[in-house]
Amino acid sequence: NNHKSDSRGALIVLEGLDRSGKTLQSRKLISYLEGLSYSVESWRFPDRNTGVGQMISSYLANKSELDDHAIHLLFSANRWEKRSLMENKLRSGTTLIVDRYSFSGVAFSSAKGLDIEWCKAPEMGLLAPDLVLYLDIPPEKAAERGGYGGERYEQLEFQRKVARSYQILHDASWKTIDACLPIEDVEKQLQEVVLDCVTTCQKGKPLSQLWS
Ligand code: 2DT
Repeated sequence: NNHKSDSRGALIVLEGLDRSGKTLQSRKLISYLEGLSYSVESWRFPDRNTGVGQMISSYLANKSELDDHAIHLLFSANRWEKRSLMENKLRSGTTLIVDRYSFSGVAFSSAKGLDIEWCKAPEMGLLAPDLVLYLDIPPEKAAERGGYGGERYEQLEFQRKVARSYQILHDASWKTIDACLPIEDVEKQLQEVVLDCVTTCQKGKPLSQLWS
């Protein structure tokens, strides 16, 4: 029962506020798909392992200061430097579960007041996700969940602005899941839509590019 063949993998993105459960749920999705013998990898952005990623990491830890536009472009560059690997993986049949993507890029930078179209522009031509899963949680509820880690952006007032930016970006193709539900309920709902998406991609749905 090996599904890896000449069919492509799916690009599946999890988005949501800090503490919405993205990381936990992506881990669960990986084991679910592995259990069904799919070839699958866990990815996340920012990818802090590259040179660009280390600059981002230092900025997030408040160890360096950068102009809002400059850090926005670094986050985007961090996706561009992974683009060809991403495409190769997908074409070779591996499904990618990605914790944050361009939507985080636009939501966080536009929450600082940057123009939303300016924020979207450098993302053009990156691979478009086959599925965006939005883990929906009120900022106040998220803040109650064991506190934030102390990185830049992990403050209630800013998270409120990010939530508003996500609302603007949100389109009909996104799958919104109520992230306040018990973990197992969120997990079940995610499994269903993800399996459906993986199957559609296997059947030959073409890869496309942002923003379409
Ligand atoms: P985590 O590693 O805990 O998810 O935090 N961010 C992320 C941006 O501002 N722009 C981006 O393009 C991306 C991918 C969200 C990473 C923090 O960085 C923010 C939270």
